Amino acid sequence: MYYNGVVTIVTVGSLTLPADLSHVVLELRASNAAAVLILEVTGSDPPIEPNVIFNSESYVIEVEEGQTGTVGQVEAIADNGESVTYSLRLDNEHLQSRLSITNDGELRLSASADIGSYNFQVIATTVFTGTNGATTVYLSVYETTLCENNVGIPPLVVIDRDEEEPHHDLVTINPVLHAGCHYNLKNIWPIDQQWLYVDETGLHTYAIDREHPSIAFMALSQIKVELKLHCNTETRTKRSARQDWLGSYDYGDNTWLLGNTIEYDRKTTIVNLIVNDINDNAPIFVGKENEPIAIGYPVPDLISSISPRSLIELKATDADIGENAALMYWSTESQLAVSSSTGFVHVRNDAQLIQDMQLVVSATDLNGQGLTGTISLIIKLLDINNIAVLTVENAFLEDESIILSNLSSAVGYDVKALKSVVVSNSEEQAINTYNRGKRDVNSNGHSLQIHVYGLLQREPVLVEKLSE
Ligand SMILES: [Ca+2]
Ligand SMILES: [Ca+2]
Ligand SMILES: [Ca+2]
Repeated sequence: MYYNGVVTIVTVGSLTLPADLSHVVLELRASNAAAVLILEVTGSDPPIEPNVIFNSESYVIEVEEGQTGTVGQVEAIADNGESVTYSLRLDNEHLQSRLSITNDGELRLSASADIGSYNFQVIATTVFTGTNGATTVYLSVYETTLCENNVGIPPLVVIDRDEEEPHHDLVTINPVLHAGCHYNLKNIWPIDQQWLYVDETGLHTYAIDREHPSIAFMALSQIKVELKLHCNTETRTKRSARQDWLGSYDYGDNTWLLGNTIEYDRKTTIVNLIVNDINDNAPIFVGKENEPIAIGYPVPDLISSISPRSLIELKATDADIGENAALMYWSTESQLAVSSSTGFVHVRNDAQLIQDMQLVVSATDLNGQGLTGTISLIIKLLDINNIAVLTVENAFLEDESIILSNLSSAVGYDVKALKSVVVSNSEEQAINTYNRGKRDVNSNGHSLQIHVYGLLQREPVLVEKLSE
């Protein structure tokens, strides 16, 4: 590009160069002047796909009937700094013929759109790596003139509020235009929600719990209600008709996203309240209710021959979402090494575990910066009399948990694994010679060998009892 005496050279794409190429030579010419540009080629790893993120999870655009030109703006960035281009994904034919998006994310209407409520997606694509990000745009087209006999309210209102605190005036009644009017509220989703309510001033909400089962399962937790405007002049007898609107409503489709196109009715508003998550739940370890968790571990003499794969594999859950549920596992115990991402707990090489010692492992959300949950473990040392080797024909590692749970319910106490290996039956002979308490198996193919121990009321079970 040539501009104001300055020549700018930009790349317009990526390409793979031969490995032995060290330089690319370009000759630049301007009239009879020339210059040579030498580009040095350095090796690089294949590009890492960036994340493409819009500055909002969804956009709401309201335009007046008849409006054309620029109606809104979206913006996405790639976290590697790459520039992006925008495109529309929209099913509605009416919009397809008049809505477009520029390379800068500007949404434009080339002709006026019909009154109503629409939704569509904007896709941002990185120029070099071709990675996509998407966002949803809600577009409402509403009537311009609101006169006495033609009281209009917006067909769709999409708002977001934090959970766990009340919010007033989500939608208000215009005291001039809609004097003497009130809303009737009908729940759309969840059908029995009692957080949102209406009074003479408009729509409000009590504190909402985003972790409530009726909304926690949604990727974007939200509450949807329909408001109908009733004015005294026409509905004198229906003043407190709210119950009329409640009733079973077959939503049908759990995978909905908020805006199916809504038929326009100038006295009806659909309100979608997106409930923002706050970090009000600490992680909770699975099995926390049975604390301290008894764990068997071989006495020092047996560790080299058995070498358990880990002390325990812990897991915690967090009722929040996103970062608020991004857990990091850790422990301050000097004997333990905890994998921060998986929750696997290992005993450090040089550490000695002592009978009945208690060890605490923690999980912290916000990737280690937020709320913490703990679990307490109690160590039970196992000697050779507490460990058996179980051989299960034609089983694989993934069968271990079901085998152990079947076994546990059969014997009436917990049977746990120290480690498991899959062996082919040609190796069988060698293994047979040093395993005690092993069940005899004769088959071709492979088998799963599990080193197991039993715990009855937190105490190790003798292998004679385990073998029964
Ligand atoms: Ca909550
Ligand atoms: Ca929460
Ligand atoms: Ca949390």
